[in-house]
Amino acid sequence: MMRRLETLGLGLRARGATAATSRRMLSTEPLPTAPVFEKSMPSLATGTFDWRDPLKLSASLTDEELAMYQTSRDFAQRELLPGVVNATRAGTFDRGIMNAFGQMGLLGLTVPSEYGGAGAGYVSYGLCARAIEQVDSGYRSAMSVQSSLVMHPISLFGTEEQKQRWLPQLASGAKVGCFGLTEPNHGSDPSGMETKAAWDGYTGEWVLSGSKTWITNSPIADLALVWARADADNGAVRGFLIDRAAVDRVQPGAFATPAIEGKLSLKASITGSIFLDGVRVPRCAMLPYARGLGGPFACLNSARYGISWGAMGAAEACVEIARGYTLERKQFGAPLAAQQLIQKKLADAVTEIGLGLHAALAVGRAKERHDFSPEMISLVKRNSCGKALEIARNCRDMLGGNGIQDEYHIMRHSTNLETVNTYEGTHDVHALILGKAITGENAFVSGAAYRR
Ligand code: TGC
Ligand code: FAD
Repeated sequence: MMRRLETLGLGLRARGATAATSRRMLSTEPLPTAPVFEKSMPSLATGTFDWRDPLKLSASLTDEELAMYQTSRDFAQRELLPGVVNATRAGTFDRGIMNAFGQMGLLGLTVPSEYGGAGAGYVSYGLCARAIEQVDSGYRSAMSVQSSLVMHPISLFGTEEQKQRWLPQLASGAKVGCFGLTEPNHGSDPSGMETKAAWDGYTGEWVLSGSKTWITNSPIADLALVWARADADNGAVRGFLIDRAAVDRVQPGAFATPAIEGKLSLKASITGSIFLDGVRVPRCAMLPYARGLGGPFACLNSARYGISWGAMGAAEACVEIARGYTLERKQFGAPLAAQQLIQKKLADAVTEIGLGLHAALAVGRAKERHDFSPEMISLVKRNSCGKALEIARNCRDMLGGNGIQDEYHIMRHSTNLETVNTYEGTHDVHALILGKAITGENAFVSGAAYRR
C-alpha cells in the first residue's frame, strides 16, 4: 500500500511532508527568501465587547427606545431600589408606587395617548419592564398587571365609554386595577372556570358569584376585571369591570379582596383573593368585544411578552452584583473572579442574558409588525423565566453565605423568579403549548378523558 502511495507522489506527504519540501531537500538551489509583509492584516473584529450588552442589543434599538429604557432605569434605581429591602422585610407594597409609575408614564405604555397612555411600541414596553424588574419582579408585576391585564383589555375590548371612564385614571395611577382569572380549583386550566355571571332581567344587571385567588393588587384595587361564565350567553367566558366603590356603596361586603399572607416570594408586591357574593354590576360593566377564553388569553399574550424582558432584567441585576462581589472577594489568595469555575458561571449567565434579550426583541418586533403567534410568546416567556431563575441561583451561590443576605438582593430576585416562572402559565404549561404546536398533539388531558 505504501509503495503505491509513493508511486503516486503521495508517500512522503502521507508522513507529514509535501512533495515540494522533499524535492528541495535533495537540491543544492538556494532557498527562496521569505515574503515580506509590509502591513499586518487588519482585524475585522472592530467592535468592543461589553459584558453588559454582549450582543449589542442597543444597536438594534431606536433613540427613542434607548431613551425610554434609560429614563425608566434611572427612575427604578433612584426611586425604587432604596426601599425594596425594607418593603420585602415588611411584606408591604407602597401604593404610592402606582402614582410614581403614572407620573413616569409607565402605566399603559402601549395604550393610545388619547386615553392617557404613551402610545409606545412593544419593544419600549419590554425595555421598561426590564428596567423595573432589575429592582424587583413585584414592582414589574404591579406595572404590567395595570398595563397589560387591565388597561390593554379595556383598550382592546371596551366601549368608548369604558375607555374614557377608566383608562386616564389608570394611566395616572389614581386608580389601581387587578385581573381575576385564576380560581382556587382552576389555575393552569382556566377552562374549568366556576365564577358565574347571572343576568337579572328585572334590574338589567349582571350578578357575579364565585371566587378568584392569587390576584396581584386585588387588596388595593379600585377596579377588578373579573372573568366569569355568563349564563345568558350560553356560559361563555366574559370580562366584567367591577367598580369597588360603586359596589361598596350599595352592597357592602359583597366584594371582598383579602390579602394572601405567608408568601415567601414577591413579598414587595401585594397579592389577594377576590370573593364575589352576588355582586351586582350594570349591563355596561361587561367588555362587549371579548367572548370566550381568547379574551383573557389575548391580555396574557401582552403580559407574558413583558415578562420575557422583565425576567432578564432580574437576571442582569444578579450578574452585576455577583461580578462585583467576586472581583472584590479573595479566597485562596486570589479574587474569586479569577477562578475558572466562577468565570464559567458568569460566562453562562451573560450568554443566556444576551440570547434571551435578543429573543425578546425579536418577538417585540414581530408584535409591532402584527406578525406574532402565541407560541412565540410562550417560547420567550418560558426561556427567560427558566434561564433567569437558574442565573439567580448560580449568582446566589457565587456570594456564598452572604448570598442569603437580603442586602445583597440576589436571594430576593431568586425567590421572586420562582413566582415569575409560575404565573402567567407555568414553565411546563408553556412547554406543552409549544409541544402541541410542534407535534399537533394536545397534551392537555381533558377531564372527560380522565379515568381513575
Ligand atoms: P384552547 O382550547 O387552546 O383555547 C381556548 C380559546 O382561547 C384561544 N387562545 C388564545 N387566544 C389568544 N392568545 C392565546 N395565547 C391563546 N391561547 C388560546 C384559542 O384560540 C381558543 O379560542 P376559541 O375562539 O377557539 O375558543 O384552551 P385550553 O383550555 O386547552 O388552554 C390550554 C392553555 C394551557 C393554553 C391555557 O389554559 C393556558 O394558557 N393556561 C395557563 C393559565 C395562565 O396563564 N393563567 C394566567 C393567570 S393571570 C396571571 O398569572 C397574572 S400574574 C400577573 C403578574 O403579577 O405579573
Ligand atoms: P396548578 O395549575 O395547580 O399547577 C401545579 C403544577 O402542575 C405546576 O407545576 C404545573 O406546571 C403542573 N401542571 C398543571 N397542568 C399540567 C399538565 N397538564 N401537565 C403537566 N403539568 C401540569 N392569576 C390571575 O388570574 N391574576 C393575577 O394577577 C395573578 N397573580 C399572581 C401572583 C402570584 C404571586 C402568584 C403566585 C400567582 C398569580 N396568579 C394570578 C395565578 C397564576 O397564574 C397561577 O398560579 C398559575 O397559572 C398556576 O396555577 P396554579 O397555581 O393553580 O397551579
